[in-house]
Amino acid sequence: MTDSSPRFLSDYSPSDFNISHVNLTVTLDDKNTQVVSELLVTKANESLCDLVLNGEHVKLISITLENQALSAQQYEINDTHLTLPSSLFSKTQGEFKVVIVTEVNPEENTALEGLFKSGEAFCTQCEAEGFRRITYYLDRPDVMATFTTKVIANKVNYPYLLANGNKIDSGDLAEGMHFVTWYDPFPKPCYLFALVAGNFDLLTDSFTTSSGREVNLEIFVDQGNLHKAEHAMTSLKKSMAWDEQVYGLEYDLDIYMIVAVDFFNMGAMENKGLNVFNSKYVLADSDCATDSDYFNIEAVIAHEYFHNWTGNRVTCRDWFQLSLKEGLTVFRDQQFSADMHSSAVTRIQNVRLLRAQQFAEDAGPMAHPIRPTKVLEMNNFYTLTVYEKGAEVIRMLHTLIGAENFRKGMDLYFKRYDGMAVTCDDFIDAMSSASAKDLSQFKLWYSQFGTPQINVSEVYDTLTKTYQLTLSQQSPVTKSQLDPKALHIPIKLELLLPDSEGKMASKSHMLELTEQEQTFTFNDVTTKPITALLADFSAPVKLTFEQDEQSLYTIINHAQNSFCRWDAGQQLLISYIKRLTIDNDFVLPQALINSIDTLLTSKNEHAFIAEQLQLPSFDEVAGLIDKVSPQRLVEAIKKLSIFIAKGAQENLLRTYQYCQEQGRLGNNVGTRSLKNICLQYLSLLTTSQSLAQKQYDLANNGLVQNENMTDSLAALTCAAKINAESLTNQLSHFENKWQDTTLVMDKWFAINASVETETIFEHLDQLMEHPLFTLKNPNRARSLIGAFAMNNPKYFHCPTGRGYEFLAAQIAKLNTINPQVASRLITPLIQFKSFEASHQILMKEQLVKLHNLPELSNDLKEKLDAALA
Ligand code: TYR
Repeated sequence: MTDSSPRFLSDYSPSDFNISHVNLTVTLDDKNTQVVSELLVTKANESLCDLVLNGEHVKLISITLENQALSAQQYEINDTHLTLPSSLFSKTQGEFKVVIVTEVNPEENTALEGLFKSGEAFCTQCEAEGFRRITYYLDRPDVMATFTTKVIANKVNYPYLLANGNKIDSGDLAEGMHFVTWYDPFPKPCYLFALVAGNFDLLTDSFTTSSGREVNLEIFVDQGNLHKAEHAMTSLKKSMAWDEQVYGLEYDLDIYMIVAVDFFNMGAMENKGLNVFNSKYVLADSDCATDSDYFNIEAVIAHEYFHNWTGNRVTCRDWFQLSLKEGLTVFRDQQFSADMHSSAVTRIQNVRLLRAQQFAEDAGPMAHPIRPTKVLEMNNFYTLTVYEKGAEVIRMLHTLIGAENFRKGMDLYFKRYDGMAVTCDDFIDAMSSASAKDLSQFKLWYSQFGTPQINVSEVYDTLTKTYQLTLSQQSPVTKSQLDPKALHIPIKLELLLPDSEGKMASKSHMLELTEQEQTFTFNDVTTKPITALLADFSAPVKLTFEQDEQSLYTIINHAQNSFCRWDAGQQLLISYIKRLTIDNDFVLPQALINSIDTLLTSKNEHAFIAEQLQLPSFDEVAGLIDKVSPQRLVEAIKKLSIFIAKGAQENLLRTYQYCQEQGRLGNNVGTRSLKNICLQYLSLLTTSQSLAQKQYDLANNGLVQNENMTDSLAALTCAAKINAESLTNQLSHFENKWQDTTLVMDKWFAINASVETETIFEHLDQLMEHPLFTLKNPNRARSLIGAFAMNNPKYFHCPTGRGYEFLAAQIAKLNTINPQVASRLITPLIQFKSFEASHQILMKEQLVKLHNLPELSNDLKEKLDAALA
């Protein structure tokens, strides 16, 4: 049982008690793990208060206060709290000691919060509120303590016993047991606590910090996977060096450990000195991981490492402030990825994610500000809004005050708040002091929700040679946001004008939009310019600016800013898709093919061309059309793809073949993505359908030394999209080859779920019965159920409602197994508002069914209440 009433940001009050030190002794056992927790507690104020500790799913064995055992009459206990009444310490002065003994059952813990088993290993997950599933504690981020953790377990099964901080003691015990004791000198909230025990392979390395300290780096993986940890290790060292160079931030303990586990709800967790990772974000070799796996591993390793300062050294006062650490850390990992790779392509990928998914969240029933004000289940707020939009808010700040002031602001932030639990306002205040910029209006980004809509109009006066741009902004008006205020929005733009020789030249500007409506005047503009707005995507907004095709083509060809060039192309493609959804007879223009041909023969970076060729996704366009018919949208996107494939076939084929040769010569990620986007188009044509099969065979014939998973998977994805004849054979070949490799089998399940075939539902039922399928492993559950809902829009939105029914049925099962995973998977169902009425009815039907489930988890309840309100 958990608390079933919401909490509010406005109710925050500091803890009445502090805990200076925690002494934990954990004796591990599958069913009966014993936790002895010795707390050194002080009162935080003069008033007489009860000590109310959080605890869920734990069995209390005993409590002592100042070495006196308490009897059951002396305290109160229920499903969520243990209360020691104030009368017990009315006479205590200064520090007092509470010792609590509890028992937990890791084996039964399928929610994967607190202490659980991942395969043979024990591990923990405490963010946000998992520590209360290990022992009774003041489970809130502003209570910070140093920890000593003694881990005891069987030595043969669990040779490695890990916890936060530095190892201070170890030894053998009776009956084949042994122990290791760890001490973490940095006071931390309990959400950063971690403990791991298992039999791993260990990859070690070291890093010398800029001040000359030697740090041991250790990555623990399942046995047999040692070589797959190399890329993670390289990424870790790059991250450590980058944070020193860019932010002057050094690592602070003698050891940094990463453990990869197969059972994990999220991507990874930044526990102090002991990160626990979903193995998906650690393990890679060129046989079994794709180029994007490599990219993501590097990014997640960096993200968790960067948390050591932005999250751990300075943490959140309360969970409403989550974006303080997550938005900032995502911004930092985005900067890092942009530095390590193509910054243009990295930025485009950030924006694609935001537009396709965060904008949908903003428009759906769970819309919330990046600093939410009301929470029932905190796990529901690890959202694209808090993370990705949160990062966009930090980026806008960076744009407004400039890189140098931003760095000064970061320095000041650490100077003021190191070792403390603070708020988003504290962060902005540090930035404001360091840059001497008034950021009071900017703070509204933290309290208002929804994607602001910006309307743009322009006037050029030939006589005075002035160009005027009028921008107006509107955030969504809803019951809970009746009167949204004007936000402080940085608008970067380029004016494109022919120079004296008639060549297109561009001039960059940055505007600060602070009013509801504002006109900006540019003087001495020789002719009417073409304006490329929102360079680098300088703000997370939706733009309405009527620009004709000709202007968009000019931007595609001449803008300096690569984001603008890419975005103009996307706007064009979106406009075609929109037209196709309403007008069956719409004839797509030859100009589009010409520009694709130009693109394919240009000298641009391959990865960038690949991005330009990639059509906007179903989700992205769905968010831009009111009450869209999903079937029509699927068809429109397909029509456009086939039009491009036919029209540009020759150049697509030439590029494909060229890249195929180039790609095999070296490790050229961009070339591979260009090749595979060409393949996507080409495989839609009967004349070149066999290419995908050839590519799969080539990647698997053993001739290429490093078999390339990127190429195999791209080929299978294309085959699945057209339900190619060869698909069944290839899928079984793939299955035979990879059945023992968990992460690759996740990919296999995902491809299976995305096959565009009438028989998909029978197929899904079979897959659920597959010996390797289990709802208990989050990656596996997502790879089948999530992939179907996200990557197979045609059948997920099938007009009979069968797709919705399938999803709801799985969510109902997951409600009791793993509420967090259930709650994440429900997203596409609650975002029903963007679809036409007949689909809304079908989707809501499933939501109502779920709402009636007995023992509905808080996770699902919160979302269903919002969706059905
Ligand atoms: N703090 C983690 C991050 O790096 C996210 C996380 C949150 C992981 C909750 C697990 C979890 O249960 O973003």
